[in-house]
Amino acid sequence: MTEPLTTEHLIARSIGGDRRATGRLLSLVERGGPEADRIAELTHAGADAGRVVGITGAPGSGKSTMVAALVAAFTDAGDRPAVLAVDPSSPLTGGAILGDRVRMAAVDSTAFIRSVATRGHAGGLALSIPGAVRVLGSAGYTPIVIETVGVGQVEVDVTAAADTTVVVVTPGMGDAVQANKAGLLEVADVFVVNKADRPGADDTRRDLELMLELGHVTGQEDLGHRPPIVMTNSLDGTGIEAVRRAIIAHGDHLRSSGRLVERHRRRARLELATRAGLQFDHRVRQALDSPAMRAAIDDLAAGRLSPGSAMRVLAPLVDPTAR
Ligand SMILES: Nc1nc2c(ncn2[C@@H]2O[C@H](COP(=O)(O)OP(=O)(O)O)[C@@H](O)[C@H]2O)c(=O)[nH]1
Ligand SMILES: [Mg+2]
Repeated sequence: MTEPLTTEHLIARSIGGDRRATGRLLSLVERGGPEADRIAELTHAGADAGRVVGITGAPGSGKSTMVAALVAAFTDAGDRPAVLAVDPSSPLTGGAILGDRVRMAAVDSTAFIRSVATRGHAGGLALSIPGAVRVLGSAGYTPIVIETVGVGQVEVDVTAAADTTVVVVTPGMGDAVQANKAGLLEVADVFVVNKADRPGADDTRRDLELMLELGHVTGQEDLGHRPPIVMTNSLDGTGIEAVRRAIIAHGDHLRSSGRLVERHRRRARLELATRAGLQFDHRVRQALDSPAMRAAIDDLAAGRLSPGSAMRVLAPLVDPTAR
């Protein structure tokens, strides 16, 4: 903490296995801005190095418990996994985040565990997750496991960042159906019925099989891969090795079929779209504050100007090449 470390130093240390350096890089990435850009430039070479696995499902389905067991399984198999735990709540509400972090930190000292706030900066996860994945990839971590709660935009952003998405459901009346309604089944490359020690696990598996069979899982554009269904008890580790193998098998399928490149292209597109959208947003706001626009806004408010005409004043201010 005595000398100020440059980004280059931090990256060199991170690649050399310094976990604190990796942690600081991740904080900088989360903050966004030019420093995050610089880090992205310097960690780009390692971007494709690791497998990226998204784990999603309803709160309480046992994702954190499963991730802990999975991380242990990958470590036993000789891998060096990292976990990004995404919590949709503010970092200031800390309780749940800290709880997860402490629980998972106990797993194994070779794994890297990190909680990610979803409200770090504008654009949130769609920008910070790819950046974090680059940092962890260049530091040699694989797989990079991202745990997220299955809700809304957070879900979409995390799924886009992952090569393989694991959807966790639990036994219970219509849980698989609920997951389907929430759009979770469409993004699944691997299904896990966790808490298989509980009654009704076989019914849940049958529900899933039926939905797959009937084509209710409409988003499965990848016809070369039928998502396997793995039963687990994350508390005693039953089925965890099968999940690990299913993840590896799916990754191998992506590589051999050329679909990995396709997913990476989709990811790159989303990252660019997010950045472009933010930049555009910023320019619109700036233009709206200009004197010319203030007058136009007054006229629009007073009914002297139509919205279309106001737009014709605004457009050239946002993009001088537009007319
Ligand atoms: N019976 C049983 N309980 C589990 C299993 N996996 C997790 N749990 C419990 O389910 C609760 C929620 O687990 P957690 O991992 O925090 O779920 P998350 O919100 O999806 O991350 C905890 O009390 C766990 O101990 C399992 O396989 N069987
Ligand atoms: Mg959790």
